[in-house]
Amino acid sequence: MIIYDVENFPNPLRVRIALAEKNALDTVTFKPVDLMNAEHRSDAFLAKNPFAGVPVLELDDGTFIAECPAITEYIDHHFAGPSLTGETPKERAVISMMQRRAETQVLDAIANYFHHATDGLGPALETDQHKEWGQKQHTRALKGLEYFDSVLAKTTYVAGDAFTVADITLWCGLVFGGFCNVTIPASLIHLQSWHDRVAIRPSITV
Ligand SMILES: N[C@@H](CCC(=O)N[C@@H](CS)C(=O)NCC(=O)O)C(=O)O
Repeated sequence: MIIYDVENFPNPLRVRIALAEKNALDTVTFKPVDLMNAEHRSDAFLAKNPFAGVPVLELDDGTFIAECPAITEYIDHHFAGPSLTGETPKERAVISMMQRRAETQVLDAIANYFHHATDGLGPALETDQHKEWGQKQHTRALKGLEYFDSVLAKTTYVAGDAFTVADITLWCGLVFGGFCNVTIPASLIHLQSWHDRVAIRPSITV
């Protein structure tokens, strides 16, 4: 199993945390992609993921799997250990819903703000910016954080009592926030408590 990624970038981190939760980081070969020099836009990389994003998982049979929810689902089913995507139909649906909300309302909103309303990855890579729209994504992200604060007022983790891919996505959204000064507002005490709980998990500290 090979993972093409950039260490410490927010989306690749989703996969690395899932692997760490499964105690499987050592079973995977990581191949760094030189994203800052646009390797992810080369023909060779586009053959792996036509949407030019990392991470990408390559299975032993040569299948390429992109998109973090798909990759983390594969990891969850392939490796033993506590489920990150749920067991029962209800658990699976709730986790999937919350994961998607963490992705659209926080992680993607912050990513869009970063790429469109800030210098992002620099002028060589940010060739199609829409600043006004990007700025609106900042507002959207803050509303997303408020939503998760209200959720975490009632539950230990984003999708209930167990740590799941929904937590991983929200965590990595906040990591992305660290790239562009989007932080947890002081009033969101439930989100902050969740953050402090998650921060000490072994999978986060590796
Ligand atoms: N929806 C994709 C997002 C992947 C993504 O955007 N990754 C970033 C790195 S965190 C990337 O490759 N960016 C390339 C670019 O902005 O040109 C997923 O879930 O994997």
